[in-house]
Amino acid sequence: MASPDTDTFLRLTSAGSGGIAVVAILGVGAERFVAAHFSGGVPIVGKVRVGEISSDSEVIDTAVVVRRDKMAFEVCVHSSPAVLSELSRVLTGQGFAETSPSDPPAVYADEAFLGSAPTLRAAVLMSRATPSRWRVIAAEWLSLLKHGERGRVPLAVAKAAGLIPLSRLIEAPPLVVIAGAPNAGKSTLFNVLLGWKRTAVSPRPGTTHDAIEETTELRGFPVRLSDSPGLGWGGDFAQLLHREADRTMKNAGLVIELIDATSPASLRLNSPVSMIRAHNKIDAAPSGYVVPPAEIAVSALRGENIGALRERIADVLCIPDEKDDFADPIPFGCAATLVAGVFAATQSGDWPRIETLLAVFAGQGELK
Ligand SMILES: Nc1nc2c(ncn2[C@@H]2O[C@H](COP(=O)(O)OP(=O)(O)O)[C@@H](O)[C@H]2O)c(=O)[nH]1
Ligand SMILES: [Mg+2]
Repeated sequence: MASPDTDTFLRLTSAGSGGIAVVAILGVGAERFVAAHFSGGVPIVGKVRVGEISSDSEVIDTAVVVRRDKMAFEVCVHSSPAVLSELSRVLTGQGFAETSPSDPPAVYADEAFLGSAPTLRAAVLMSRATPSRWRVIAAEWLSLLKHGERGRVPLAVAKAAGLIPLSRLIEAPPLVVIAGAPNAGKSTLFNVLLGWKRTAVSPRPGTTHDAIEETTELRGFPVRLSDSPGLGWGGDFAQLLHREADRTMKNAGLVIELIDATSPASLRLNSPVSMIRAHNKIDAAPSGYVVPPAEIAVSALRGENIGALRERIADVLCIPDEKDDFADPIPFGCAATLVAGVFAATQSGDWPRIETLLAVFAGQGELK
C-alpha cells in the first residue's frame, strides 16, 4: 500500500471489460500530470474535459478526464493494451506508482458504471449522470416536494424522462443490417463502414457464410453493424429472406438494402423496420443509371458518398448531432426505470407514489 503522499494510479476497470478503460490518477502530482500531458486543460472538481493524452513525444489516445476532487482525476481512454501500457509507462516515468484496485477509495463508487461506457462520447454523458449524481437529484426533488414547491417537480421529471431514449441508445445499441443480393457489395460496405477489414470480400457470390456483427461508432454513439450473408445467399432469395434472415431483421434498428447498380435485381425488400435503399458500385454503373430521389448512390469500393450514408443512418436511428452537449444528466440504468416510474406518477398526480419512488432513488427508502 502506497503512503498517502505518494502519487499513484490504478486501473478502475478490469482488463478487457469493455471499450473504455478508466484509470484513476491520485496524489499531489496528479494535477501537474494532467496539465502537462492532457490537451483538454485541467478540469475543476466535478467537471469533464475532452482532449488528447500524450507522452512527451506523441499522442497516446483521445481521452476524457474527470476530476473527482483536488487530488483525484479519472482518465477514460480506449481499452486497448497498447494505449494502457503506454499510459502506464508515462505515469511510471513521472514517478506515479501503480496500485491495486482491491481497495479503491469511496469516491470511486461509480467506477463500474463509467467503465461500461462503450464510447468516449458515452463516457462524457455518463460521467455527468452517475448513480451517485442521480441520488443527489432525487434528494433535491424530494426536498422540493417536502417544502411546498412540488409544482416544480413534474417539469424537471418530464425533462429527465425526455432523455431516456438517449440512455437506451447507449445501453442497447441499435442493430444495422446490410441486406441485398449476393455480390452486391455488402461485405465491402460493412468493412468500409467499420473502417477496417473484417469480413471476406470476394468476386464469387456467396463467399461470406456466417452472420457477422461488429460494433462501430456513429456521431460517438455505439451502433451494431451486421453483414447478412444469409440474405439471398444461394437458393431462392425471397424464401431465404423469410426463413433465415427474418430473425435478424426483427432485431434490426435499420436495414440498408444494397442494390448492385451494375446488375440491379428486380426484387425489393419489404422490411418491417426502417430502411435505407443504397445503390452500390455507382462508379461502374451504366451511364444514365437513375437513383430515385429518396435513395442514395455509393461506391463501397472507392469510399464515395459513405460519409453521407453514415449521416443518413445516424439520422434514421435518431442519434443526436455531435454538437448536442446534453448538459443535463441522462437517466441511465436503474435511474431510467425510476425516472419513467416517477414521470408516470406525475401524469396521474399520485403524490404518495412519487414520494416513495424518489425516496428509493435518493437511497432513503424502500420500494413498497
Ligand atoms: N466497382 C465496384 N465494385 C465493388 C464495389 N463494392 C464491392 N465491389 C466488388 O463486388 C464484389 C462483391 O463484393 P462483396 O462485398 O463480397 O459482396 P457481397 O456478396 O454482397 O458481400 C467484389 O469483387 C467487390 O470488390 C463498388 O462500389 N464498386
Ligand atoms: Mg459478403
